[in-house]
Amino acid sequence: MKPQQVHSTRVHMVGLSVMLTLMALVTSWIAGKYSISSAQGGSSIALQPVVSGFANPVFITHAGDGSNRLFVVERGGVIKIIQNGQVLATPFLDIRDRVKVFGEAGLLSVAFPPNYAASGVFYVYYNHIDQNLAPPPAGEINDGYDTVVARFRVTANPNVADPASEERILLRNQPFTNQQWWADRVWT
Ligand SMILES: [Ca+2]
Repeated sequence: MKPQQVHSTRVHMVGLSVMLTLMALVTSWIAGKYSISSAQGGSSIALQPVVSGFANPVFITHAGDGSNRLFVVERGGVIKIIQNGQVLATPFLDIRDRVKVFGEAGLLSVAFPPNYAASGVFYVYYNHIDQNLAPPPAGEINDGYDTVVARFRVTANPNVADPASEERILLRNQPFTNQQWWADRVWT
């Protein structure tokens, strides 16, 4: 066996050992009913389910408007509201008619600007069903579903946004159906 192969084998063995250790820790953690205690026994934290029943949730945030609502993004194209511990039956936003769910594509994020309470506008990031919405630049392939960052407006009902209010503010060709998360950097 060549030295490089020995080194590679050792690296893989170390990696496997680390992975098995992590799996054991995770299993132990789950068995502890989501609770973790410090080795000194002086403090502990615990996770407790609040609501459930979401389909492929990928992001959660608040609007910064003091309403104490949480907004959960479902990758299929829906944003739902958690209010007073309940998931509201009517989605905040439903744009399934234009969101492509494929690979890592879908409705992936929402952001509320600091003046949301006054402006009623917010921003979403999704992949569009039309691969030709943004033509590829020279030399770039066109296999992915194009990225849209769009502005929407809430209606007179603060718990329902208008899907027809969309204003696209950024279009980008997506060469691939994976690695869609670069737009997280747009938000920050
Ligand atoms: Ca494209």
